[in-house]
Amino acid sequence: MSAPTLDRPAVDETALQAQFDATIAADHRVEPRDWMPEGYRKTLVRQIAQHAHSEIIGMQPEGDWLLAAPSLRRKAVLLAKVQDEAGHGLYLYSAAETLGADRADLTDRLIEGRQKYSSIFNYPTLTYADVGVIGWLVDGAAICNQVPLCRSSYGPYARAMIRVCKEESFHQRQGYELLMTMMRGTPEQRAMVQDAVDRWWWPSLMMFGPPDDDSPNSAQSMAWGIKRHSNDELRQRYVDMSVPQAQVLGVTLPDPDLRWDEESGHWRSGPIDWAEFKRVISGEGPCNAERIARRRAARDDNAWVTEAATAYAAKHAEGHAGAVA
Ligand code: FAQ
Repeated sequence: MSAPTLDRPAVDETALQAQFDATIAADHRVEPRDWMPEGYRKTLVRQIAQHAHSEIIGMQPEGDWLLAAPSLRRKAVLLAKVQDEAGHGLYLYSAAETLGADRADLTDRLIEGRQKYSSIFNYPTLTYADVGVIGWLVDGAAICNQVPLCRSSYGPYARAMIRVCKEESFHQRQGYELLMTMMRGTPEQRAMVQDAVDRWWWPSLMMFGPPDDDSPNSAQSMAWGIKRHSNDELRQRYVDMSVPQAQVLGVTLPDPDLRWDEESGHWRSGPIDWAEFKRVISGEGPCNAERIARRRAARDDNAWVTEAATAYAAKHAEGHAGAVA
């Protein structure tokens, strides 16, 4: 008789894959301790990290106006919104950590240009109307893209999205309310709103990613239930949602080809400048260098805080281990 072995039983990858496939097919959630294919894990880390970086970098364009807000009320609202974006980044980095990612490593990847963040945050905020337009159009696009992610197949990501979406909805309303106020103001204020809409409309359409026939990740991400809709589907939903809002606001969307298509029941927009999108995501947008430089400075200038917190946590863990022994 052979001696009993302490070796762990061989892992039956086929059975694990079948269990994973069944979870996805039944539309149940995959949780951190579940087995998952390496490609699924990598895709999630890529998307969640990009999303987290977008929230943190996304604090900068509006953060630039915190010291120049036109009233105490506007300043309090903007401060709350920018802080919310920091919170979103934290939930998302935590979700990435459940997949084995290291947060400091993700930050390094962002700063070194090895991971992306949303193209939209590489445009400047020239006037206070931009704060309103970011709330209306950028948070509006974020909601449109992220509400379906509340049903994403990975549990921690889906749950983080529920709270994020509730807060984004407040962000969108504050933006729209600010714009409504400006539109009831002077001709100069109305012109500022129109100018901001002219600059942000096309970049907000690009937030949804490349067209479906040029989106390498979509098919697999949709098969895994990470994404629930294609980039073009969500972009269309956003156009349909935004046109009536623009009409109520009294602004013109800067698209001469925009037209109502009776047959399909959709607003059809003109061609998007994908060359601009590619330039911006490859680092050549108007503010890419500035955004990353500020993020790098935040990491380097605050390294002492990280070191102190890490040393304190280690000391605390030692003390705890001693108490247990
Ligand atoms: N910008 O194959 P796909 C916010 C990249 S949060 C930059 O279609 P996928 C809140 C993509 O990563 C905004 N890169 O990729 C807020 C991929 O590159 P890779 C962020 C982009 O992942 C508001 C390549 O192109 N939201 O706004 C962009 O299936 C106000 C090929 O693309 C999220 O991250 C882009 N726009 O679909 C904060 C939502 N689009 O990685 C402050 C979660 C695509 O292979 C103020 N993410 N790329 O090198 C998603 O839903 C998806 O990742 C998509 C892209 C739809 C963005």
